[in-house]
Amino acid sequence: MRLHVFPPSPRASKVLSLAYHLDLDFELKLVHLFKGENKTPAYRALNLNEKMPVLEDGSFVLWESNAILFYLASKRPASGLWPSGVQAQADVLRWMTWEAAHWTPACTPMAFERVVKKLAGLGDPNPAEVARGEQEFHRFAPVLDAHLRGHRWLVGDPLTIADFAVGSALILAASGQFPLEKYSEITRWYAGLAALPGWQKALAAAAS
Ligand SMILES: N[C@@H](CCC(=O)N[C@@H](CS)C(=O)NCC(=O)O)C(=O)O
Repeated sequence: MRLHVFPPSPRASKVLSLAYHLDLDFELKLVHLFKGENKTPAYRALNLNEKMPVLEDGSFVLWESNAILFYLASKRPASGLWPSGVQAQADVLRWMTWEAAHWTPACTPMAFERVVKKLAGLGDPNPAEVARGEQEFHRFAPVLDAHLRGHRWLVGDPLTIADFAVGSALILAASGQFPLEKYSEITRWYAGLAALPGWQKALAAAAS
């Protein structure tokens, strides 16, 4: 298998941390977004959206990070990361859909304005965009925080791919100064994820 990723990005970290957590055999192919490597003809042949991550498994090509999480978890069914019951599966899908539709879009303005712009040399943060991000964050973070009360992980006790999907947005929480002070359950839950060796390995790849 090959994972085409730009490791500093949360969506790259999402799939990398799971691949490391499951100890899967894969090749990491760097797609340097700041160098436009996602716009080359070879890359566009894999994903015409010009987005990463992309997974290749033989001739099978898969884009969309949450679909990739499902595919990776399916390589190790005994891990329970994709649960067996229909209601638990629907619950995992609920949180993964929420992540893509609401949570990541709420986190992105702070991450982009305070972290990505600096790394890419795109100038100073736009205060209006930061304020918009903070407002969206305070709209959705209480939902996650309230749900986590009394739950070790997002969907019951066993860790699932929903935790990888939702948690990945927080890899930039410190550098993006996400306003997490009020959300002690999110902080407690994310610390559990960040302690996983696979998560640490993905963070190390992001920093290198
Ligand atoms: N829904 C997609 C979003 C992927 C995405 O937006 N990737 C960004 C980095 S986080 C990207 O590749 N951006 C490059 C560009 O738009 O030029 C997924 O979850 O995989």
